[in-house]
Amino acid sequence: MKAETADQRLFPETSNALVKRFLTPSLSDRLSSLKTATGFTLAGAIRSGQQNADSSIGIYAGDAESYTLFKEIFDPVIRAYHRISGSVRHVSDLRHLDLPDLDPEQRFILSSRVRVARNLAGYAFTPHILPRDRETVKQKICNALAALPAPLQGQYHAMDSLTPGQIKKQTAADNAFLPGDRFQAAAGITRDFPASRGVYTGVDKKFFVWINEEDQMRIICLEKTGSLSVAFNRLVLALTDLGRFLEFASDPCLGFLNACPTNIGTAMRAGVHIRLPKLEQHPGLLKKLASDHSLQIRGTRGEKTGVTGSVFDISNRQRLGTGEAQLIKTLNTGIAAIIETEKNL
Ligand code: CIR
Repeated sequence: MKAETADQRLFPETSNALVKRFLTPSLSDRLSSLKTATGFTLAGAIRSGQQNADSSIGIYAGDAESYTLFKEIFDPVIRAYHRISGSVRHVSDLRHLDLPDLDPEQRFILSSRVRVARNLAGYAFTPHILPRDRETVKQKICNALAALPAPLQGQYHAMDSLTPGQIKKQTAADNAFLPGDRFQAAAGITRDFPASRGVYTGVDKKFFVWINEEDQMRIICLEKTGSLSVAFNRLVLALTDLGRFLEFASDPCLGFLNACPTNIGTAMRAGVHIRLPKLEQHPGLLKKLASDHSLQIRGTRGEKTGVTGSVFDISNRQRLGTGEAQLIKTLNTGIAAIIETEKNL
């Protein structure tokens, strides 16, 4: 029997999104009448993929239950993105690491960054959350942040009443973020922006929490050096402390649950901004190094952006099935190999 093909009725003809690959007509018929307890539907989940022909994934979760109720479509997307062939098994290993600075002479690495995404258990995710719940979530997060120990103390910067011009200015000062891209907009993530949005900025500007951006929390640690483990250890401290006050949405197999199925499991993206003028001239070699070391290469300003000044954003591709500490070690080895190659070119 011929395998059923993608549902051409639902997605643009040119789309190569993973959701299109797996959402067959019979599956979409089966799932289209379902609703989670918060009222989220398949139509809401795939809207971004339908409206953006260049989506690579094309589906978002509206709440934690989306991952189970719409499992038949989320599972193959998750397996394909995270390259999982056996059973899906979340592993977490938030232990302190002591790795050498990757670029002590500061010739290549501009900064190292480690971030995780989190949502609070019991609330819809950003594509589907009600304004009053978005506000409650913000308040709960702010209360937890106010109780952080000294090395993580900082200030919350509310974005609610800022004009677009002020937001731009505050974004440059690390106290705000811009409204999301068209992929997020189509998913409903940017509704009511900038209401209940804000950024908690650590006093030393090495610790940040973005509230109600693509996820309710983006917890970010930054170093202006090649010391990935210093950034990681600060993140471990923050997560341990925040976990005493907040319960995060999670699943025993899928790990931490967030709006985009690429951001589950550890939901950690660690990486460097690195200047590679020579490797920029050898894109095939850079691509091979990335693939050999399970790295993802993005443009200077992140996902779906171009490269300026030969600066790449290189991070771990895998987020599910391997613990955080091991992901950092693998990344460290990969970046070291890239620097070695750049030096030898
Ligand atoms: C897309 O489907 O292209 C967007 N919703 C963004 C996907 C998330 N990013 C990724 O591939 N790492």
